[in-house]
Amino acid sequence: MNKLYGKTVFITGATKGIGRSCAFAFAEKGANLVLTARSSDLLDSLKEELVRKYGIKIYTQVMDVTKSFDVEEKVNTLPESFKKIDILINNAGLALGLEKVYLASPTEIDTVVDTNVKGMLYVTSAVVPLMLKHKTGHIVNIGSIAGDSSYAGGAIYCATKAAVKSFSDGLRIDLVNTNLKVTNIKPGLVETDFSKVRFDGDLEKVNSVYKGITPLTPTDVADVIVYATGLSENIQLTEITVTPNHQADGRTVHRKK
Ligand code: 8X3
Repeated sequence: MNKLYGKTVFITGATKGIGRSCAFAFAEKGANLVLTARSSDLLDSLKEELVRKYGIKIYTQVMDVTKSFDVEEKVNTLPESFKKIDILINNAGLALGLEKVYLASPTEIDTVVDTNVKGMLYVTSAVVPLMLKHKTGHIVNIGSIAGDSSYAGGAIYCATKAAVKSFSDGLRIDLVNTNLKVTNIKPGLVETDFSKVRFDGDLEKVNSVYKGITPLTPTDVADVIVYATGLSENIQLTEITVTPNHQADGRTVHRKK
């Protein structure tokens, strides 16, 4: 049986990359969606496409995860029919630059830490009480293999993804006496706008990241998330590392010549 049919899935950073692919993957399963992101235009066109293709119920919300008051207000004012959130996907996140850590500007540091860490904390803190009310829920945090071991030039991003792991583990402990589950998904190289954002559109640098390898697609990762959230009630996948075949860890990749 398809356990995801009719469930409500709340996705941050829903208009791009893994978030967008999750929207399609859960829609295909007949789940209803709360889609949040910063661009109302992208949210509108995504909603239109998903409703047309899958006929599901969708609520979109422009939301900046780095602003606690915005998150609280938007979650608390969800329409009643979207308030029983079954699955939260904390996807919004980014990296900026690949330089020695002391060269990053305070603005870059704030943007990455605020989005990847504080955003996840704010959204989780707002959504978990709703899940507890209904005595069910699954929080999926998008971590990274970058959180397992740091790589050159990635110290800030890697630190935020290590924080995703620590937070996921702590949250799981705090929820151990409830029905709620927590999963940390740790992708390796995935071809999304991630590198375009990281390198501020410098295509030469972007292409070098994926040179000689076949990266995962965001759909690959979404499929894993759908699997992890569609299991029986008693099965909790605490952590999943997912890499393309020729990536062993955050630093080790075999590139074809
Ligand atoms: C993205 C994976 O290896 O580019 O989180 O940091 S990596």
